[in-house]
Parts: sequence; C-alpha cells; structure tokens
Amino acid sequence: MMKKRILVLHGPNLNMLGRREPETYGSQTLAQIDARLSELGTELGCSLEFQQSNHEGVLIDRIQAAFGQIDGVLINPGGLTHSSVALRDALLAIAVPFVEVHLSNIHAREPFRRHSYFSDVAVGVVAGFGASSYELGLQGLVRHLQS
Ligand code: DHK
Repeated sequence: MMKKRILVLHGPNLNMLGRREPETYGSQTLAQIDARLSELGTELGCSLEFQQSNHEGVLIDRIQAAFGQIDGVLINPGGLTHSSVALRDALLAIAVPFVEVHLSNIHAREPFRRHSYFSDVAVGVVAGFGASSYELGLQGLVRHLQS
C-alpha cells in the first residue's frame, strides 16, 4: 500500500499551547503534540507535514500549495473554526478528505463555538480529548484513507 501523505494544520493561537488557558487546552505544547503525531504517523505508515499559522491567508496558501501533493488533512482551525468560509473553501478546493480536531469540547463552551464552518464537509470531527483528539483524528483519517 502506498504511504499516505497527510498535512497537519494548526490555526491561530495554537502556538501558545502549554501556556494558554491550560485548564481548557491542557499542558502539552504544540511541539510535543507534533512529535507524538510524527511517531504515530510512522506507526501508521504515513508521512506528515506540519504548519501552524496565526494568519488565515498563510493557511490558505499552504493548503493550495498541497494541491495534488497530499492524500488528506488533519486540521484544528482554532478560532477560524467559527468564522472562516475562506479556509473551508480552500479545503474543498483541494478535494482531499480532512478531519477536524479540537482539544476542547466546543459544544460544551460558549454558544458561538458550537458552530463550525468545517464539520459538515469533514470526514469526521474529534473534540474534547485534549491532545489525544489529534491522535484519534489521525487514526480515523488514515483508516478512512485506507478503506
Ligand atoms: C481552539 C481554539 O483556539 C478555539 O478558538 C476553538 C479550539 C477551540 C480547540 O479546542 O482546540 O474554539
């Protein structure tokens, strides 16, 4: 089976993980999360590329650059989850399956976090398991790509 290529995208403020509202987002840093995902990617036989940005346009440019180069996307859009039609459109434009992940349970927080511009076009959504949301999301995405 061909090695699956996965793009892992982190949106605004996720570079602050470990220091940012730890009671909501946990104590792991983004570097620790990415390191664990790299290990898991190796176990699952896929290759991962990572990008974090606080800028919507940078994330969109990265997605466009991946056109035809990747098999799937694992994304935590951060606050853009609740606002970005443009990021949603970029993911639809490259036409590969993606999984949406959140550290926190966005449905158990403020009402404005309950709506996502991504969930209805995602293969799946994982929210509320802290850093484990990323691992569960990657496992689900790879399984989907191999099925
Ligand atoms: C991360 C953020 O930065 C928030 O803006 C989202 C998400 C939730 C998370 O739980 O990973 O509302």
